[in-house]
Amino acid sequence: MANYNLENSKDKLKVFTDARFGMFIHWGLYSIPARGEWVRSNERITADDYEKFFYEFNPVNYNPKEWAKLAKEAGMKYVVMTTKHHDGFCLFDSKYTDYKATNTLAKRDLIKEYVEAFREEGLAVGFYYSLLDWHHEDFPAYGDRHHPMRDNENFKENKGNFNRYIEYFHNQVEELLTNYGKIDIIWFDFSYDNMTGEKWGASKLIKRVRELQPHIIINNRLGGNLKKSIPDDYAGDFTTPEQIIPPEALVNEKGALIPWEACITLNDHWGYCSQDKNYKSSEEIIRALVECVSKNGNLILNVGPNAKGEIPEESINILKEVGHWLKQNGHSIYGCTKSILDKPEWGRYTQKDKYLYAHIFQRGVGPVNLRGLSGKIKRARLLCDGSEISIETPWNAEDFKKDAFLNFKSASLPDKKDTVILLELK
Ligand code: H79
Repeated sequence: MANYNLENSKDKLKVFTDARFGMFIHWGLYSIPARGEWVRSNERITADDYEKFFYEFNPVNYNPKEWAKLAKEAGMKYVVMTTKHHDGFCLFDSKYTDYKATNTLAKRDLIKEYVEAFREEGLAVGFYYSLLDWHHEDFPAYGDRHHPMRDNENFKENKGNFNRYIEYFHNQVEELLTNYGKIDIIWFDFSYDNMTGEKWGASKLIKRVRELQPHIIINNRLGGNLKKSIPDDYAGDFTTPEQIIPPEALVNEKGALIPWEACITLNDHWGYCSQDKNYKSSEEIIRALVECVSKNGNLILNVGPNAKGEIPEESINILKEVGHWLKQNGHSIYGCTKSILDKPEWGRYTQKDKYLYAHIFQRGVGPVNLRGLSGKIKRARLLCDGSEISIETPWNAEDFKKDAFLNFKSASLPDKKDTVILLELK
């Protein structure tokens, strides 16, 4: 029985890495000014001036069941929502603060409804929790480059007792992992400069988190280094490249693959930003997801609902298009990982055991080259409809005898976003 926990932790990680595609939700008081979740810091808004959003907050159209249906329709398998962002406002009912949704016009625990709605749709459920807290009196302001009051003369003297803040935040994490049933993921954000690891009481916290939720997956932003062959116990289970997809699969010192999840926004903000219409296309999102999987990573894609509790129309449309593609091509994403083959010229490979998926983003003139696969393919099928694609070695390809070639009858690809060919290997 000694290794039971290890096996267990491998299994729960496999559920996470098989899922591949999740929804991130950034929602809070900052949806009212609608200039992104960093608005208080970026614009040096005082606590008093920010307070008005607390009294105004009234998300009359908050219906997490609709959000959950959308996530499911988009092909997402898990979700992570802000329970508290850097502004310190809690969407959940916490007995350790009055700065919470229950005391706004919403008058209820918005996290409770969120958990129930997404569970109902069969998604794994996660909590985002901000280590930074611009509202708590014991969170240091002066000299902290991430605090809105960093260069305000009135805050030069930090009278706060940081240990009290640590106790507050540990207590809240305990509440979150006690009051809402089984929670699958906890997403801390973020360590910086010397504010890392034990500065957050990380070892103690992680021990408690794993006691309360033995199956939970923890991200890496309490600090610590997952690349070390024996990482710190608070280094978490996966790494979190933000607004970037790593150039290649991530490995530790021993060369073993490290689970990772790229977190990416649909426009250029996490929190709702009414002016920001710079949305990525569904094609870009589909290709980003494929790229992540081709490098052994997940993609968690963000939506920023507005003050009324509505996900922007543009986001809904993109997610539905991605979902349409996934319905036809999900076999090439879920449970798949990095291929043993190098990245091809025309797109990407993903792989699941003997099934190799060729994601063709662009093709040139003539048949599509499958480097090194001559004689190794049992059958090739268009994934979206199962139709046969013939494999050939052209009569004049004597210089490429080790390669196979996919022969499309038509010059154009059936799916411009990403045409997927299933290649069953012998
Ligand atoms: O919750 C989302 C972001 O608010 C949070 N992480 C994601 C998931 C995050 N944003 N930025 N950071 C973490 C790192 C800090 C970046 C900063 Fe800045 C650079 C802070 C100050 C300079 C961003 C850019 C905020 C102001 C300018």
